[in-house]
Amino acid sequence: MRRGIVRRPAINFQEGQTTVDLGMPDYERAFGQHDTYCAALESCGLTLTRLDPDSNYPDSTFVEDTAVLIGRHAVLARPGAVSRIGEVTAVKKSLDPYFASVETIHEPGTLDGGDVCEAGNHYFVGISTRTNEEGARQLGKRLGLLGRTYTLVDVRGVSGLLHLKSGLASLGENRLAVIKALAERNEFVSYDLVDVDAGEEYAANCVRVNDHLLIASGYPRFAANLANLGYQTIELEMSEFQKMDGGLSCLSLRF
Ligand code: CIR
Repeated sequence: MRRGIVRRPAINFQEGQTTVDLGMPDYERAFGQHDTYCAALESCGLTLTRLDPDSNYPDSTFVEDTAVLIGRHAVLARPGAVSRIGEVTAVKKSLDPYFASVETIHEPGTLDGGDVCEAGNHYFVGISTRTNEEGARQLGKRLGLLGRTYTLVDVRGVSGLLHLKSGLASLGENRLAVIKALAERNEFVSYDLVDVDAGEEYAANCVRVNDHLLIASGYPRFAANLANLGYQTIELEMSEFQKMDGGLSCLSLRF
């Protein structure tokens, strides 16, 4: 992994979508947390493309939702929230120079990148309030053509889960971090699971970047589990993004 795409929060970041009731984000603090996040990606060896903030799209800092990266190929998402569909345009421009193909999800398909969890050659695709079956089908077809396999994971019945990756992360080495509400799913039986305890669910959205694992700070049991397994973790303050339903992974596209 050598590159990342990030986008600073727009000044009206707090006008984005959210389902949680954690109060208004403080945007100065959000900028600070975003800067620290970017520095962490750089310290893991990534060179960053920094997109300009765009106040037409208050959720546009969550760039991961706008594309799925499959090796040297990209698929532009079609976000399930109408207010986010236009975010894809700027991201496409930033991907074009680096990818052999840039395809797209078409209407009536909807798909958010936050519903797509890559685990080596296998992908888990969440069906959620943002990603519909048609969007997943279109992505699945592309995955198949590119020699990847996938399984669908319906998360619509899991309360508090915006996207699949709000409760699932690939840690590498055939290992997944998973919240209890998903841990019994058949889709994950062939993996080693690192359980995320009740009360620490937000921590499940973590990101492996080369030799490091970026995790949200404030979740000591999960952090201790990972340390015991030998991961080198970097803890990041995510409070202002959490208020807007966003996790660590959604703040970047990495390839
Ligand atoms: C939204 O509701 O779309 C944003 N406020 C948060 C998106 C977070 N993205 C993610 O978890 N992949």
